[in-house]
Amino acid sequence: MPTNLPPDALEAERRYRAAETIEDKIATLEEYIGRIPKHKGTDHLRADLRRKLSKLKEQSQGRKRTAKQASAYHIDREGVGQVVVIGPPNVGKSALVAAVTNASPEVADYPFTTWTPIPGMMEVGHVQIQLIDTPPLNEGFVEPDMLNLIRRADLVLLMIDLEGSPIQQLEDAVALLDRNRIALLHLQDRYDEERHMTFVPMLVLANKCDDEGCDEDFEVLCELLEGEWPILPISVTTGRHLERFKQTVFEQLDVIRVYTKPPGREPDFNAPYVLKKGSTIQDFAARVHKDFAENLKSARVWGSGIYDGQMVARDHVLSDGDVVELRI
Ligand SMILES: Nc1nc2c(ncn2[C@@H]2O[C@H](COP(=O)(O)OP(=O)(O)OP(=O)(O)O)[C@@H](O)[C@H]2O)c(=O)[nH]1
Ligand SMILES: [Mg+2]
Repeated sequence: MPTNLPPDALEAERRYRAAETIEDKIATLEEYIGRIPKHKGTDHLRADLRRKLSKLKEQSQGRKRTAKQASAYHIDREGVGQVVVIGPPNVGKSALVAAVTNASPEVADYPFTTWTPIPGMMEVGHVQIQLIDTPPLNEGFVEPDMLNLIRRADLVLLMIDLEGSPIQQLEDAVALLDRNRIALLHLQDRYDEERHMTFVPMLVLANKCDDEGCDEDFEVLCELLEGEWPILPISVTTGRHLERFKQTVFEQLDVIRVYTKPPGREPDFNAPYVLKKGSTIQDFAARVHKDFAENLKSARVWGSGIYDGQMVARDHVLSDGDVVELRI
């Protein structure tokens, strides 16, 4: 029993140990965790207890489960893509989600703050992208549902701390994912098919790059990684490179924004249609209305520098930012 805890925490621990039903155990354990002072000396204890709490909750759900009940990690996709922020403890994952989305996960200067995933929406150029804050990757135990959330993601942001030991953090995270058969999409060629890996697009964020003072550290990091990883320096605190970060996330989702232009009127740039990269006029027409898809007579495109109202065929491939006038 830890003896350096305040009396109310010890009392809560005693009640937790005495609890007999799962529901009681959950309630008393939550209380116990809430009373443990948050500092480095209690990190492991808190991480351990949260693991126990998750297991108890799973057991309790398993009992109640009649139909299939969703876990906290089953988050419906919203917006144009689901982007999952992962990484070791205390690197700034929650701070990022709090800074660029409408969600407000707890941010604190000690590790293991977050213990349940929290989604929020980030706007980039009138497009909404879903960002999900997650609990830290933990050598000892990663919830299977968390791994599935990563496998399903349209993009994974692996955050490391430029002020910590970024290479070690990256290697540990990659090894942990590898043990769970998750790997980086652009390194797919290196893997043996028999390992049945799931490949996910990933972008590494080197956070806490607060000012020019860290640029050299970042360059060294890039050299050590030998250009193998898509990596971006950011600072959530000072906002450095956050706009570039948003643009990069948008680009990695492989979607384009296309605007309609009613004949003789200006397009509404606040309301893009979002399509997969490579979509054609025909795909766009089908998205706008099925009448357009079936009875399309002509289409004109403004955009990409070379199209200034030119007529194009149904199989014309659109680019991000194109304005299209459809006629039936
Ligand atoms: N200097 C600096 N500190 C940062 C930056 N981003 C976050 N922090 C600080 O880092 C600490 C951890 O931030 P969190 O967002 O709670 O980290 P986390 O990765 O969510 O941590 P866990 O939930 O424990 O996994 C807090 O004290 C933040 O204020 C940054 O860009 N620069
Ligand atoms: Mg957090």
